[in-house]
Amino acid sequence: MTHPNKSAKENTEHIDAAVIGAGFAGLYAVYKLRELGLTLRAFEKGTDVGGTWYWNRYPGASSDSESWVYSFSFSEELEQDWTWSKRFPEQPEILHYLQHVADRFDLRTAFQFETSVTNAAYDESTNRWLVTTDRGERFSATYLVTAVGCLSAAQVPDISGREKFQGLSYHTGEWPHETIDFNGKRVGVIGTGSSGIQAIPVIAKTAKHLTVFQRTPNFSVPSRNTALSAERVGEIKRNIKDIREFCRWSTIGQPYDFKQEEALQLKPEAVEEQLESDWQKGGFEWMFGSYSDLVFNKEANDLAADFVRNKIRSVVSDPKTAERLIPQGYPIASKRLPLDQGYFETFNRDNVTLVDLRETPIESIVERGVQTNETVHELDVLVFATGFDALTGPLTRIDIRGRDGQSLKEKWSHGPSTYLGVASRGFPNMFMITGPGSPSVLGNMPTSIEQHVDWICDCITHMREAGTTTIEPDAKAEETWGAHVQELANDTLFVQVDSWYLGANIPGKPRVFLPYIGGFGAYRTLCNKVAEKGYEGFALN
Ligand code: NA7
Repeated sequence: MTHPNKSAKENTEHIDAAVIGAGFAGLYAVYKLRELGLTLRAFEKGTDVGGTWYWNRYPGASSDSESWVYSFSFSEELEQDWTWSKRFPEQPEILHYLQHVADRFDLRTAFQFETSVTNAAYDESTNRWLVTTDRGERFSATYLVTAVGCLSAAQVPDISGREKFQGLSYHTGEWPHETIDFNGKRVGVIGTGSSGIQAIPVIAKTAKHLTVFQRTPNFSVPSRNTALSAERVGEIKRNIKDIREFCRWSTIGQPYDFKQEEALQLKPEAVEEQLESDWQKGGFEWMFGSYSDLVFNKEANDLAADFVRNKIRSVVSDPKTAERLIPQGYPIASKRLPLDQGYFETFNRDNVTLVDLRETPIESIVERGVQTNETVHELDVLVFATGFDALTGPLTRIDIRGRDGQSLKEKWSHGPSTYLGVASRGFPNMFMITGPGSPSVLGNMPTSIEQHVDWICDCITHMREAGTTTIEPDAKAEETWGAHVQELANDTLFVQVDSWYLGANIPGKPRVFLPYIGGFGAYRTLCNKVAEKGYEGFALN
C-alpha cells in the first residue's frame, strides 16, 4: 500500500500559474499568461466558460454597460469581427460572446470544468502554492491568480422554513439551464435589487400571478435598450479605439464621464431640463454622466432623487402602490443603481401584487408559499433575487492559506485588507483580479479586468526578468491603502445607506466599503506609478 501523503505528492502537477474562474477575468488571464509562456491550469466550477453570465440566466438578465465596451479590447480583430445586436447586451448574447472568445483563442484547453478549487495553501519551504480541487487533484503553482468574480457567491437569506416549500425555488445567480415556464404559475420574487428589477417585468408577462416581496424600495433608471442599427455599429467600430481610450481613463470605465459643472451651481430648472433630456436617452449616463456633486452632496443628490420619485408617481397608476415603490431616506445611487425595462410600469398590471415587507414582514416560508404577518401568499415558484456576498465572499469561500497557515478568511474577519485590491500581505504571489479595494464593481467590469490582468502580467514579467521569486505588499502600504479606500468612500454619499458595497447585506459581515471609489482613471494612474517605481509598496525577494 502506498503512503497516502507520498502518493498525493507524487501526483502533484507542477505549473507556473493556477487560475480560478472562467468568466471575463479568467479567460483574459489565461490568454495573457499563456502569451508570457507560463504553464498553467485553470479551474471552473461550471460546465463551461462564462462566469457571471454562465450562472445568471434568469429572465431579463442583462449588462448595464453599453455592449461595445462590455467586451474585450485586447484584440482589434475580435473587436471588428464581433457585432453586438443591442445597446445593452443580454445574458445569452454575452455568454455566446465569451464562448466565441474561448474558441477563437483556444482558451478552453487550459480549463478543467466542473472543478472547484477547495484549498490553496502557500508553502513557505518551496515558495509555491499548493492548489487542491474537489476532484482530489493537487497542483503546485508559483502564482495563484483568482478570477472568481465580484458577485458570484449567491446569498439566500436564512428565512425559516425554506426547505418546506413544495414549489420550485431558484436564486437568480444560480439559475438552471433549462427554460423555466412561468405560464399559469403563481410566482413570487423576493428582492428588488438589479436582478429582481430586471427579472420582474419579464416574469410578469407570462406568470399567472406575480407577487413581489419588497423590503427596500429601489431607485431605477430606464435602460431604453434598443437594437443597434448597421449605421450605429459602423460608427462604433470606426471609433472604437478612441472610445476604449476614453473608458480607460474615465471615472467608471464607461464611454461618458461626470460633467464639469455642479448641479448646485446651476438654476434648478436648468438641472431639471438636463436630467429630463438625459432620462430620455436611458442608461447610467443619466447619473454618472451628470453633475459630479450628485454623488457627494446630499442637496444635489436630492434633485436627482426627487426627479426619479416624480417619475415613479407619474408611471404607477395606483397612488398607494406608487408611494410604496418610492425610495425614501437614502441618496440615489448609494445602493447600486439598477437599469430597467418597464419595472415601475409592471405594477400597473392586473396580475402583479406588491407586498411591502416593511408593513407586513415575512415570518417564514411554508409549504404553500410565503407567510407574512398578515397572510400566506400561495406560490408555485419562488425566486430569490436576494443578492451576493460581494467581493470578499467568492474568495473567502475557498480555504486560502498564506504564510504560517493564516487563512484569508481569518485575516479579513474585520474587513478585507489589500494593497490596490490586487494583493494581500501574507499571501505571496497571489494576485486577485478585481479584488476588494480596487474599482471593480464601480466601473465597467471588462475595463477593470483588462487593466488588472495587464498589470499582473507586467508584474510577473518584471519578476521573471529580475529573478525575483516572491512579491507581497508591505504592511505599511497595505494599511495606507485600506485607509485611503475608506477615506474616499467616507467623502461620498455611498456610506449613508446599508448596501452590499459595505457588506451590509450579509449578517455579521463587517461594515467596510469594499470597492475603491476614487475613479477608475485615477486608479489606473496609481497602479502605473507603483509599477514604474519598481513596484513601490511591495516587497520583492
Ligand atoms: P442586491 O442588489 O443585493 O439586491 C438584493 C435584494 O434582495 C434587495 O432588494 C434586498 O433588500 C433583498 N433581500 C435580501 N435579503 C432579503 C430578505 N431576507 N428579505 C427580503 N428581501 C431581501 O442583489 P442583486 O442580485 O439584485 O444585484 C447584485 C448585483 O448584481 C447588481 O447590483 C449588479 O451589479 C449585478 P434590501 O435592499 O437589503 O432591503
